[in-house]
Amino acid sequence: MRESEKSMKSADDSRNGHRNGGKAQALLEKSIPPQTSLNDSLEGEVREFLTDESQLHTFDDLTKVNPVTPTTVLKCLQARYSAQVFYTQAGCTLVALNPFQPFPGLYSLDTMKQYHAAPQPQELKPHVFIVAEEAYRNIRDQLEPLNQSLVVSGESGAGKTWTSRCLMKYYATVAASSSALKSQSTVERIERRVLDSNPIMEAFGNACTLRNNNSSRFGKFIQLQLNSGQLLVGASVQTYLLEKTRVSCQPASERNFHIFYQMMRGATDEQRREWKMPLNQSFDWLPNSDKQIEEDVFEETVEAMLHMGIKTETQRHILRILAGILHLGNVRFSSPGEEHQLCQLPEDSEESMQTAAKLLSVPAQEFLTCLRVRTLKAGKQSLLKPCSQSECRVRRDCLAKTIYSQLFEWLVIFINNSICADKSTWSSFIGVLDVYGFECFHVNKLEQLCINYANEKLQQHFVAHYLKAQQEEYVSEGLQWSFVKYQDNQSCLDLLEGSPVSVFSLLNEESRLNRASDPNMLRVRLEKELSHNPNISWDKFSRVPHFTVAHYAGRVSYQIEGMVEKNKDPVPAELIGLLQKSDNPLLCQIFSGLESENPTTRGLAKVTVVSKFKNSLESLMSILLNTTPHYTRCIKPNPDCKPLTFKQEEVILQLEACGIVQTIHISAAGFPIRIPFKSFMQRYGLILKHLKRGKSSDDLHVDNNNSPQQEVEQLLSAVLNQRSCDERCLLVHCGRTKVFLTQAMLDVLEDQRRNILSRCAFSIQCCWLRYQ
Ligand code: AOV
Ligand code: MG
Repeated sequence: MRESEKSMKSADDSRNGHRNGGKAQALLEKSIPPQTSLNDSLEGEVREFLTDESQLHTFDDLTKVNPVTPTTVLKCLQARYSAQVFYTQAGCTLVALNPFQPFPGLYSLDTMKQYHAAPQPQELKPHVFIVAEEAYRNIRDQLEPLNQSLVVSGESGAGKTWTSRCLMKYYATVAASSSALKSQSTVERIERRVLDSNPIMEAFGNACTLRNNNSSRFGKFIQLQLNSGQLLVGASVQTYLLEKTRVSCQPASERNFHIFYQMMRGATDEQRREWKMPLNQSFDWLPNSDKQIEEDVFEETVEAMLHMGIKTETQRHILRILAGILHLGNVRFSSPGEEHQLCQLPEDSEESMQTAAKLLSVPAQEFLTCLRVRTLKAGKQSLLKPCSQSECRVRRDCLAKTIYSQLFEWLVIFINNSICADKSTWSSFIGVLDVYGFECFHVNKLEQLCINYANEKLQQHFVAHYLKAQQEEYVSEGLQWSFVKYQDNQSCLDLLEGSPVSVFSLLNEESRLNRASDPNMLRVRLEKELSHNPNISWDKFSRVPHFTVAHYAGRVSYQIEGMVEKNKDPVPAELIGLLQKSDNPLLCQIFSGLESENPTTRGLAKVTVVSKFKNSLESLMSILLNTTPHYTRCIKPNPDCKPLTFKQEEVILQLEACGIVQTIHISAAGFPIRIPFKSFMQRYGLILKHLKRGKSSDDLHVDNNNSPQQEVEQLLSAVLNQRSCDERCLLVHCGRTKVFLTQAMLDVLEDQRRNILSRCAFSIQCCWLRYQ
């Protein structure tokens, strides 16, 4: 077994456990009792105003399904998916189901034009182009806040990147003008460049995983810059936390970043000679090369780089560096006989090392020394110490990861320089956010902690926005209802990032100490300092140091082992020094500004992975807070990426993880059932008549000129007259056209109606017996 395969076996096991079948089943059973159809599960035959199951597919907006519950939402989405309708509105959110099959007409130029030209796009079928158009019109109409953000979320393979590309294409089409700008070529160039940033970033930042053949291994926020005439004049990209470990460590059955495979497949003979990459060459860091995917098109990446302005010569430097990384991966170390001896290289590794050094343009001997010898600083003195076999491997991997991540950052800066418009030329922007969704594996590490923290932040933003939107809807119906009772996810965020103590602060403290980390010590500190927070817990029987966080989307257990080291992310000074001396001008340039890890910079000033990520997220949140947000929730309808296949247990988990279920709970905390006045009186009018018979006419004054609203109010006050005013407000509310009810109130009304009907039936029976 190859080294990389071996090391990743356990990671694979951990990934395969992602889907929590038990939880899905529990959620399903909670929302849809087995063997029951939707209407059977509803009380009585209150169907006249509740949604007929056979009509569910016709509902363009999930919040209009009556009642709005996880059951109805799930059934509605399934019915629509079967009818090949992939977009559904959910209040202020768009739900996008992945068809896993191209439907070219759905995104054609004509469709874009149709949505763009529509006087009221909202009246057309739900589509991601409505979201795009709404944001665009908000800017045109100068609505505040002027800048817009389109937040696309969902789990791996749900369609976030696809959706983001659609949005970008939409603006590159509708916000392009051939007449308004002076130079046609500038217009074409900028739109094309903005779109070309996608294949470049995807080649370097995406990889084939178990979940998605084109999985983004970084987060991305792209700001499309519009001038005062709402034309696209430029863009800027911000990326978040590239999964750089993938360069040297690929989970079993997964692949490295696409670019390496593109090179392997698409290189010219000359390039193969230069990179020492014959067709039959095998690389430890290129597993699953036989798996070919759509994205493996080297020419497209090369062409996009050219459009972006990356010259052929610079591309040559980039590709040499990448080839150098691949050869570096084939360097193995054999264990030294004695501790003070150097690790040796097996014969074939010697050649790989020489080739890697040549391609990275660094002196081979110095290169080898950097991999095998550590420099220890004690005061002004330096001490050289041979590395153990595993230390050599760590240094080799660290070198590859550092080079790759720096190269990625350089590319992002280059792209920004190439597509970013001068600040004086643009007046507003539309931001498109495509970040990794909530993750829960069997083994979760620092990466998952960061990703899930990002999702908590976004969820908080979403809930605040959603509540506001719902409150506005209630206000328009004349309801006065406060959402103060609703609990948001603040306590989870306090746990992760709050002050003075939080998971992050303790992790950072531990990372800044100048000593080897001990997972148990961190665990003890977490327990001591944070056990007052209800969102953290520990499995008393687990022997692995860990902590469990109750996220809004579910509980996740994080393994502490290795977390501190990852958070420190140390890069040995010798390695940086070596790269700074490279004859490859690009390599030399990307490392020129990089500070090596100097023991004196340890301590408080040291920037950890978590603190950097927190800062970048905070600036993202402050941008989002000053924009008008639009949410698209992508849903992956089945785990195998099969076309047109809908698995309820998959979808229900995602509805929960992306907050739709929670959104429904928020609605349910309000009034999930809405009945127009007329239907309401038709069904429950008999209660009023019945009560009138038993009361004095003063108590129930009937005026035939009553408006429908007054009639309803009279009925309600008669039913509820024993209850306090506050309690009434919590159960039912009369809007301008409808009654808004809780399930509890519906049950009360149904009970009364049933009682009256059975009493009537009894009297009729008695009369009939007497008559006989
Ligand atoms: P992701 O971005 O959400 O996952 P993608 O956008 O890469 O997921 O979508 C996964 C795959 O689903 C794509 O490669 C397409 O084949 C297919 N797909 C998605 N949306 C559509 C659509 N609207 N129509 C047709 N096919 C679609 V990740 O980046 O893994 O979280 O990290
Ligand atoms: Mg993606």
